[in-house]
Amino acid sequence: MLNPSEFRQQFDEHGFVVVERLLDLEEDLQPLVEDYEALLDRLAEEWYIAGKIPSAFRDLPFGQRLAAVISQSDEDLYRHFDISMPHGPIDEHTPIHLSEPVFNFLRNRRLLDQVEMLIGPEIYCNPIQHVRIKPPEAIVVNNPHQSNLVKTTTWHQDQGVARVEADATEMLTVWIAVTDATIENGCLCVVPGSHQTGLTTHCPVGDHGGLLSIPNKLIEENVVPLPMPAGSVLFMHRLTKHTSLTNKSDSIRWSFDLRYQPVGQPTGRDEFPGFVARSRRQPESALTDFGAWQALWADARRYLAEHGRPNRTNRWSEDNPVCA
Ligand SMILES: O=C(O)CCC(=O)C(=O)O
Ligand SMILES: [Fe+2]
Repeated sequence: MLNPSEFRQQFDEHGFVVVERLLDLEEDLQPLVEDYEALLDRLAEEWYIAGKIPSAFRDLPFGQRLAAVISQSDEDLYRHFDISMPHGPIDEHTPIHLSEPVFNFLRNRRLLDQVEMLIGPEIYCNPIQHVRIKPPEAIVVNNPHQSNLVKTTTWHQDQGVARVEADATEMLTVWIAVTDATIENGCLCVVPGSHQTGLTTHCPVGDHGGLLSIPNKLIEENVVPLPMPAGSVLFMHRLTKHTSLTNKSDSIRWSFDLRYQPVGQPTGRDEFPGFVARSRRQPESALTDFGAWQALWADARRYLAEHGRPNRTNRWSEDNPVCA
């Protein structure tokens, strides 16, 4: 493993660092695997009873069961899996997966120790956070719920998908491989050093203005795929250009992408709740109560259901000539 100064230096130079097998599969990831297995089981049973799927697919292993449920139902399964809310309208029933294993994972000591080396000990968990369990592309290619949580992710910089007010926020992306991420199953690709040349034009590509993508013609540089064994973690600068490959394998590609920043800076999605994950200065300000975290999201959802979403001030217009 890199020592703290090598870690920091590589991050500053390349705009990303992969720490192979940082997490323990049993201790850190297995609780999440079981949590999502239980969630899929609950949804499959519910939808089967409601006549939304022809079978509950009880005998299939997780990845195949997921693929079967996605391909056999009209429901947007990923809305129930994700740990954030959608870009579109929100009502009081908008699903979001707020489980105790997920909350514990956001506060995982091994993750936060590395994060601290890059942004210091006052660490805020930014609410731009997702789980992506991507089935083989062939299964989802015609799925009506087109989302990059399910399918290939197009080129972007994470600063581009947060609002302008967070441009100066030192937001750090932390991408965790739950299954091995390979070139075949759709690992991430980055442009090393691209964090040094500022924010590039993104074009709106759907999902209520929530999906933004850098046109391929603006990605002329050196593209590096990042295959990562399960338990490995990518730490990425908010300006590093990245994309994902297509899942051409016959099994799932599972990752989490979380974001952390110093306490007190705008998150770029302030309508959703973040929390203090670690603080040296004020240790008691760190959120450790799972119920309190759930309540923050419940309050945000109630508020947004009643008042609507703040206008998404998109800094790029579809009319931009490079978007044509
Ligand atoms: O996992 C993916 O496909 C995309 C992840 C991503 O864009 C991110 O972590 O910021
Ligand atoms: Fe991203």
